[in-house]
Order: sequence, then structure tokens, then C-alpha cells
Amino acid sequence: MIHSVDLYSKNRIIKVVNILTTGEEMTKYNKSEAELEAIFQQKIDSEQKIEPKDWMPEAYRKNLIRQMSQHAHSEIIGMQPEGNFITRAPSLRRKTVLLSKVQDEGGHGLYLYSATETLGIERSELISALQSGQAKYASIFNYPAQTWGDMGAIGWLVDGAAIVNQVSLQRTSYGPYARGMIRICKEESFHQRQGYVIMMELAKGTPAQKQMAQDSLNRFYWPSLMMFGPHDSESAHSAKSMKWKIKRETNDDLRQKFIDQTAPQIAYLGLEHPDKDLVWNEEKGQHDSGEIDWEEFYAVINGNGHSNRQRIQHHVKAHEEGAWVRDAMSEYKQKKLQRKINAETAA
Ligand code: BYC
Repeated sequence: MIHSVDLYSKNRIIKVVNILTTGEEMTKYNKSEAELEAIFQQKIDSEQKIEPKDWMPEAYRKNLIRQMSQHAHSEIIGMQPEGNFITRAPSLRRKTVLLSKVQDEGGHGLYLYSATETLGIERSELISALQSGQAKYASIFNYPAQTWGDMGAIGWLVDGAAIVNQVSLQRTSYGPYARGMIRICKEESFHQRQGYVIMMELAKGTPAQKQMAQDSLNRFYWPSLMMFGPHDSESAHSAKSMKWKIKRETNDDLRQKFIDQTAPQIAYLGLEHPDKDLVWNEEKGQHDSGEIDWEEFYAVINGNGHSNRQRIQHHVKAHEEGAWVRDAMSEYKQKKLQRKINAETAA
């Protein structure tokens, strides 16, 4: 009976509804799987959004769950390096700005987990996959934040790289993901701006402050380029994701945009560019740049970066310490439902 379902079994009902819809469509239109797939692709090609109850190929659903949940994990794990600096911010104003930025990241994670749940998976399964190392999160968060300058570099470069990617994801084919991205991008723009302001203050400050800004830029520049993923030729998911319009631009194209937008920002700060091979290519109308250290990238995404273990341990600890909140919420929900059932029975 619907009255007695909790949040998780409610998701199971959504799953059942999806299956029924599929069955209904097949019977209603007398369509084979291949025909339904052709209709689905046609919808995508004509820029219509796919919504949770629409028919979708299983591989599309799985690929979306993979990307969206990893995106959610990145937002949540990404709270750690900056969260660590809230108590060390140099002024009350900086503390409040950083605090609200970190809270925003938590909010982004929650929108994305909710959007992923519309695909018929439980949040607890997603969290288990993160904690067991089965699901990835953005490589950048396995680098330690060491100085206040890193708060500038993270806001400017990490949120900056995320925006370049997420602006294109506002047009992703799955409705709940696309709508989530619109709000997230607005908030990320403020994040990027606050990071750049920190860098401007340091770069125009004392020689020691300028050196701090340079050091943060040097450490975060290359890992920010890695956020866009492997070269297109090495990217396992790109071809399918581009066909299904889950991704609207390729890893290399987005990375190039970020390189081009960042070069004048570095020059404005009066800092040295960390890529000594960077040159403007007049013919292409873009920069040519040096090669990323791919060995480092693969080591980090496979669990061997500087902070991988620490990030997951911290997540597990926070999750366990928060168990009482989840228990209290489900008890309260149960109580409310029981009250409703009693009132209905009495009426
Ligand atoms: N780090 O076939 P590929 C933020 C994995 S957070 C780790 O190209 P895809 C913020 C990839 O998952 C915003 N893993 O994959 C928060 C795949 O492994 P699996 C984060 C990476 O999915 C707090 C394998 O390598 N943004 O803004 O087509 C504070 C092969 O790659 C990475 C998003 O998550 C990486 N950098 O393309 C501050 C954006 N790159 O799954 C800021 C959403 C690749 O087969 N995600 N891998 O085990 C995407 O746009 C895409 O998933 C990617 C990768 C471009 C990242």
C-alpha cells in the first residue's frame, strides 16, 4: 500500500512506473526495442529533452547514472579542500564568503543526487559506490589545499574549469540534469569571481603574497586542465555520450576553451604562465599548449593521488556521524504517515 512506503521504496515505485511505461509504449505502439530506440534518437536529434518517465535505452540510463553520480560526488568531496580553510580565512568577510561557497557545493551535490535518483537508483547505492572506490569523483580534489592562495586558485581555476564544462551541460539531453545545471552555473560564476578576487588581492599585494599566488597557480593549473578528462582519442564514453547529447562538446574542445580564457586572466594578474610551451596560434585562433602529465592523471583517478584515501576516510566518518539525522528523518516520516493513516481510518 502506498501509505507505508518510505523514501527508498518510493523510488522503487518510480522504477516500476518506468518499466510499465516501457511496456505500455511497446504494446500501445506495437514497437520493437529497435523502433523505440529510433524514436528516442530522433527526439534527441531534434533537441527534445528526455524526461524520467520516457522510454530510454538501458545503456543511456546507465551512462547518465555514472556521469551524474560522479558529478554529484565531485561536488560533495570538493567541499573538503575549501572546508578546511573556513577557520583559517584571513577576515570575517572572507570567512562568510568561503562558508557560503562551500555550502553551495553541498547544495549542488544534493540537486545532482536527486536528479540521479529520477533514473531509478537509490542514493544509498550511489554513496556506497563512492565509498568503495567503484565510482570516481573529479581528480582535482585529490590535491591538497595548502595556503590561502589555494582558495583563490580553486575558486578561479577549478570552478572556472567546471563552468566551462557545465555551461555546455545546460544543453544536455536529460531534462533533470540540464535544469540542475542552469542553477549550478549561476552559483559557480560567483564562486569563480570570489576566487579571482582573492588572486587579484594577492597578486597586487606584497612580494610574499604575490609569490603565494604564483605558487598556487603553479600547483593548480595543470590539475585543472585534467578536469576535462583524457584526450578525445582516449575517452571511453565520449562517442556514445556525444551521440546521445549527454555531452555537448568533447573533452579536448572544452579544455581548449579553458586554456584560451585563462591565458589573459593570468597575464592580467601579472603572474607567470605555468605552461612554458603556450603560444598563440594565429592561424587556428587559439593557443597551442604543452602536454599534460597523463601518468599523473591516471594515477590520481585510479586512487593514488596525494589525498584520495584521506578524502574517502573523511566522507565515511562524516556519513557515519550523520546516521542519526537520517534515522530521525525516517522515524519522523513514519510517524507522520502513521498519523495520516490513523486519521483516514477514523474518518
Ligand atoms: N577526474 O570517457 P571519459 C565542482 C574518468 S565539481 C576523475 O572521457 P566522460 C566543484 C571518467 O569518469 C564539478 N575521473 O569520461 C566542486 C571515466 O571513468 P569511468 C565536476 C575522470 O564521463 C567543489 C574515465 O575517466 N564536474 O565544480 O565521458 C568545489 C574515462 O573518461 C576525470 C563534473 O563532474 C577526472 N577529471 O568524461 C569546487 C562534470 N576525467 O566512469 C568546484 C560532469 C575522466 O568509466 N562530468 N575521468 O570509471 C563530465 O563532464 C564528464 O564525466 C568528464 C569525463 C568530462 C569529467
